Amino acid sequence: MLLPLRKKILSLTLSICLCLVGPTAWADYTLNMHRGVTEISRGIYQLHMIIFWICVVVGIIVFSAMFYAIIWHRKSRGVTAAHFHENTTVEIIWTIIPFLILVGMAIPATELLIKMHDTARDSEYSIKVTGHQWFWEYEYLGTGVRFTSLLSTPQDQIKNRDIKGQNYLLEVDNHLIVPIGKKIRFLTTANDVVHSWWVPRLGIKKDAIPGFINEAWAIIEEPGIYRGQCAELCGINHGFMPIVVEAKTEEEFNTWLEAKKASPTSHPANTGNTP
Ligand SMILES: [Cu+2]
Repeated sequence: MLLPLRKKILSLTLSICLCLVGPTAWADYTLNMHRGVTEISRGIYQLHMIIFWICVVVGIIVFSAMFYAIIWHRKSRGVTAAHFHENTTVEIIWTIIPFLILVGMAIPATELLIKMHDTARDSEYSIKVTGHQWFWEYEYLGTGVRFTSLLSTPQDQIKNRDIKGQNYLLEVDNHLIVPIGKKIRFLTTANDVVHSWWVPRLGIKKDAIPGFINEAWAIIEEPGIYRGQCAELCGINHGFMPIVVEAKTEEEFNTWLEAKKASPTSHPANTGNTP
């Protein structure tokens, strides 16, 4: 009985310590969000942290007042309850304070949302992302380049006949190649059921809905490989349609695009990858 209680106290102490060590430590804490590699992803991270700390401060104030009242003003100590029903001053204060907190949260959130929806202005590349059961298809609009991107994790790893690789279920045959420093507009849709194109480090999570086009954008700042997954439960192999975005320098991207234009484009098969 004592042991689980000790464990709970230890876990609570660890959580409180993590709250107190500050934003720098949180950045390395693997349970927190990634800062990402785009202005939007950093904006999302900062908004998340602002609201998190507001919640922490509100929580500390409210729970401190509550426990202070419970412990020091309990009936067994002979304290009698104060009667301030219909106290206009108190009611105005406890209405105005939450209102101001909510407005304080809404202002940066609205600014960020407006920025996220500014997809078309100055965009240099448009990539149509189509979700299929269970793979992604990418089309670089205006270039004729179109290909599918299927899970490439070996079946032996999936069936536990081999040791699982570092990027287990997060690897594909054809990466989505994009240039850094350029505004790329992603147009998401789907061919069968609702999917969701989610790449955390780009700050993008957009539903891909049949018959609709949703938009997102990114200016990727660093070359690299950024992995994601379908984030909408879309059928039996929902967990087997990862996303791999590979950001290259503009020169490398142009070379790749020209080579791709010259090669025959692949077309999505009707049957998806079935692990
Ligand atoms: Cu899906």
